[in-house]
Amino acid sequence: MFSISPSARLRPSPFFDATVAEGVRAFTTYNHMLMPTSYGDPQAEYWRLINGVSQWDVAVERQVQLKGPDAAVLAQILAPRDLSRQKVGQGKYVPLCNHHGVLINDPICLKLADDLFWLSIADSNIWFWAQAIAAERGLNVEVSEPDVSPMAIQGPKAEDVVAHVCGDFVRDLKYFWFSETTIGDIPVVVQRSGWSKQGGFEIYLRDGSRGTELWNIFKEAGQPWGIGPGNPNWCERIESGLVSYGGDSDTTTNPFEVRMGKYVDLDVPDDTIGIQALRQIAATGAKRHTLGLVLEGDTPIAPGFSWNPIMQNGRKMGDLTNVVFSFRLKKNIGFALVSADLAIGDVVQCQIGGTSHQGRLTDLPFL
Ligand code: THG
Repeated sequence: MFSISPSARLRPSPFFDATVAEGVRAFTTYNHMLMPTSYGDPQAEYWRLINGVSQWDVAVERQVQLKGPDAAVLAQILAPRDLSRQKVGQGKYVPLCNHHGVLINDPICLKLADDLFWLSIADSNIWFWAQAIAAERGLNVEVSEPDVSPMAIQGPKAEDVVAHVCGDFVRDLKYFWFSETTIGDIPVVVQRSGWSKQGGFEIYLRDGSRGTELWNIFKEAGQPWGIGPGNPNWCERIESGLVSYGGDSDTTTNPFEVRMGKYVDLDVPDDTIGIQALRQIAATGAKRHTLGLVLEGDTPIAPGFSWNPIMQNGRKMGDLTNVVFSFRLKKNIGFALVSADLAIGDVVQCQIGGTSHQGRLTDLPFL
């Protein structure tokens, strides 16, 4: 075994001590932080998310704050999705693209006030990007990172737990809408969101010194519903068709190729970054698309975290960007980022760890 050396560049999550107390067994890195990826019992953690309620340290979803008179202008320059009708208290899932229309992040954009936004980012550095764009465009906006750390409560029983802690008002929150509130005297934002399709909320802690306290409030309140620790679940998210930026995309992928076309609005202002390129791609059609792949056989193969080539008639047609044994489908499944010439129903071959597997392309989500 080896360990990870501490460094000033590796930012601790406010929930780190709580996850250690829960028996965390593995971490991954994300946005220069550690995110728990296992508490040692993948099956139990999966079924707790599907049938019960699961508590996640997702402080790695760091916030890029845009504040000032031009905050809304900057948000719209960064995001090729129409934000003009976004209300205070509403979140929107937005692709961020570079000038070539390549996806560079897929945050949730929270509008806290007319002049205050948070981009709750995936794993790439958007602070530099947003700061540079703001300066180059001469905007009156401050780009910074606030003291904010999300914790997720996910699963069919999450609403009961969060309502028990925060009050019944959370039951009325629509998807991605949020409310600023306090739990005791701990300042938080509560949003109906989270990287699973099992329902749930994210509690954005606004005082990093109180992570253990907040964790334990939910841990105790959730006991009647059997709450336990978990993390963004590799199996559930593949079954549910949730895209992982940087995992299912690479340095050439545009939003249309990864099923994010419905979050692109081609009529945003012309100064939105990447919109020229996206209009072009939309006009000619993307060269690739993402489908599901169901492999033949029901023997579990090891979860895959790197791309594997997808072949048809001996020609490479794309890549399998992830693979997992689905506990509900009892099949090995994954996302196929393949040529737009391939369609649902096509039979393809995929080389995984030295073995060739046959499979059939399907629609997403799997479940
Ligand atoms: N929570 C918060 N911030 C985040 C994530 C999160 N930042 C990084 C990363 N995760 C962002 N990625 C996603 C991807 C998908 C969804 C949420 C965050 C999601 N998608 C639904 C879907 O695809 O069906 C619904 C999208 C919609 O219809 O608008 O929920 O998890 N705070």
